[in-house]
Amino acid sequence: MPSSEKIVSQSYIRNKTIFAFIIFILFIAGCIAGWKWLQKQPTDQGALKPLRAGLNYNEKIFSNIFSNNHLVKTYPVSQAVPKVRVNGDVGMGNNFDTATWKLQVIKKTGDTLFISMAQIKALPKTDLVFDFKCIEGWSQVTHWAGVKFSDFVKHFGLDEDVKMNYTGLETPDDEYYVGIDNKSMMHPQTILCYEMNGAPLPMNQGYPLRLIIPVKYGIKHLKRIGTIYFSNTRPKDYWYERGYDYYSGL
Ligand SMILES: Nc1nc2c(c(=O)[nH]1)N[C@H]1C(S)=C(S)[C@@H](COP(=O)(O)O)O[C@H]1N2
Ligand SMILES: [Mo]
Repeated sequence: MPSSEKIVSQSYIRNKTIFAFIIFILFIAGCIAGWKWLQKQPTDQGALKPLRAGLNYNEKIFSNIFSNNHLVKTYPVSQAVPKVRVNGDVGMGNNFDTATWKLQVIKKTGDTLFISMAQIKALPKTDLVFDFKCIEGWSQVTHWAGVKFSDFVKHFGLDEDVKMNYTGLETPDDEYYVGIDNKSMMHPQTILCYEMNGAPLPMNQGYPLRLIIPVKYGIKHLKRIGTIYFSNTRPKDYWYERGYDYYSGL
């Protein structure tokens, strides 16, 4: 018999068992009380306050370790799916005139630029094949092309504007809108996109211009951009108002 073994009584084991069981009951009661307390908390933009605080805290951590040198994984064009899922049609109504569309960029100074598709297509084109991830739980390897937002900024003299904390993007009818931190906007894989699978964007996927931002979940990839503006405070955000994470980073 190894010397470390010791003989214990039945009552010792019974007391230990009872003690462990009481701890277990207290733990369960604590969980239930915690859950009830959580449900009674006020909400902040559709999310319970303590949960919203958790999301905001995550944003602090992840925006600090965010780096333009960390690229999202890309794939060969051959791996892109031919039939791309269509998801979300807020702000995609029929009351939209493609013929008169121009991208509006509201500068920090208050001046507005009106930019045509031809001006955008004249800039260097970047292709991108990546795994598009929706917060609903699906993902798809898809092929997009357009101009890097950072190239766009340089070309149109928006360097001072992107020194502000956020960019806001809206559909022409202002029904769908997102706000994105400028570190993510200036990431080298963020593009103002006008092509999918080598052809102009289909209407329901954001023709003539949409955002593709692989460092974010799908909710931030606004289709049919009407207006872009800049702000030091968080621009309004459609899904944020409905309880989702503002940062929505990947
Ligand atoms: N204008 C607009 N853009 C949008 C949405 C929307 O409802 N309206 N949905 C978002 C969501 S939740 C996802 S997952 C992607 C889907 O892009 P897709 O339809 O090209 O797959 O678009 C995003 N952009
Ligand atoms: Mo999504």
